[in-house]
Amino acid sequence: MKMKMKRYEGNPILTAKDFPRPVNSVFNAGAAKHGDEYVLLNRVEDLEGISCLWVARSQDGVHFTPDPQPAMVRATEGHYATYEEYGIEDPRITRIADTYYVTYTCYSRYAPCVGLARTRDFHTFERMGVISLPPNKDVVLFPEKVGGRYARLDRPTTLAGKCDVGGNIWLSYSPDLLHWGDPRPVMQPRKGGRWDNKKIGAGAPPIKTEQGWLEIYHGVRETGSGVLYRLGVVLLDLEDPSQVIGRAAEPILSPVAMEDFLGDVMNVVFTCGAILEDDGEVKIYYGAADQVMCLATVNVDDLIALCLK
Ligand code: BMA
Repeated sequence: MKMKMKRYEGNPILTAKDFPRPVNSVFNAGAAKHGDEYVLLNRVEDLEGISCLWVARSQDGVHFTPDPQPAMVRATEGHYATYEEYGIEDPRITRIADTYYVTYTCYSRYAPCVGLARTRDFHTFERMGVISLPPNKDVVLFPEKVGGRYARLDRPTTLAGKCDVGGNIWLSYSPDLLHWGDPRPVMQPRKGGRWDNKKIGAGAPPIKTEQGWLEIYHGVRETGSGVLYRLGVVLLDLEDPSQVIGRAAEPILSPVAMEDFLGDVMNVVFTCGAILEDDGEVKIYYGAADQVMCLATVNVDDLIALCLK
């Protein structure tokens, strides 16, 4: 079976011009369905280069309107200012029971680490804590407990050279979403000239399917003209997500459209959010060239088949 990934013909779905004040770029949004609404929590970079998180809403999952104000901006005083000095980035949204949890990158002089916030209504967001040491990013929470504990994927940055390869995806567990431990490696960049040979990181929060947890991740390859970011897919065991059931050999989305090149960082497609619809369609929201937000759709069975091929 050939996978049919369809890029929305009206891409990009959000650009800097759609926002009510001058901003540099909008990309790498977390995504959720909340009641009748689709919500994107966008990373919006201001003209100085500092990112905040900004909600845009939609009735159809395609046409989005940004709120008048950002939802979360970096803390400049108090406890969180230490971690968020250079901005907050790349949010992922996971619904657990009736609460939406947001994991996001806190950027500071100490290198990136991970913050956790929660919301019930996408109007008020409450910070809960910093949930990793630096350097770490690309944290996605599983939408339910696994074996009685909360679970997450993350990407601690290890140095390639001293060890085998850097930039691996790990699994860890928590009793309360704040304290994490029992870490296990899940997967590594693939060696050789492969598309994900430099580093990898979780993209959208894992999607539960009968065959396993479906994880859309990003893979990076070093090329003569810099880094090249693509999306891939992997199926993890439902009871022990550190076990890979199948990892697709080829990427599912690569920079090929004009908007994937025309931006601050060319050759980049990067996702923080996907939505599985009742009919099996997966809406993948992705940042293109660290500049604009785009949408692609694919059937969930196609992604599973690619993992198992
Ligand atoms: C990663 C993150 C992403 C970004 C990507 C490509 O390290 O910073 O936010 O989209 O690089 O520049």
